[in-house]
Amino acid sequence: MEVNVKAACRAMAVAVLLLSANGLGAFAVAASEPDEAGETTVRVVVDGRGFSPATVKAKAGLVTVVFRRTVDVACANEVVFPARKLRRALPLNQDVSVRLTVKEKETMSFTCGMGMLKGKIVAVESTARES
Ligand SMILES: [Cu+2]
Repeated sequence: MEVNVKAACRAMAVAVLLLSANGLGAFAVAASEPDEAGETTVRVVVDGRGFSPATVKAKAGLVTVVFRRTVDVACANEVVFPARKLRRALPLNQDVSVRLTVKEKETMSFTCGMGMLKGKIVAVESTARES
């Protein structure tokens, strides 16, 4: 079982790389504006292309990432934030919110349970504006 999950994970990571090479998927970037309370909420879908968007830009402070896995692949059934020692299960087609604080200019990585699919939150300065 463990071996099958690893193989699935690897196959998916390779597929994501191939899609990236074609200029599709994994390199999409999303920027979100914080609400009145200064908190940013972003949605990340976990599908056959990996995390989408793979890069989330948010203002430093409280960030809630709402993950939703839409593909039935064991590889993608967990999300891990190594820097926060945080691991969450991602049940199929359910929203899973992860709320954390990101410091200014911090880049916080997140991965699938085996560290093959990758994404990140890039904290921009609190005064920075996306054009
Ligand atoms: Cu994986």
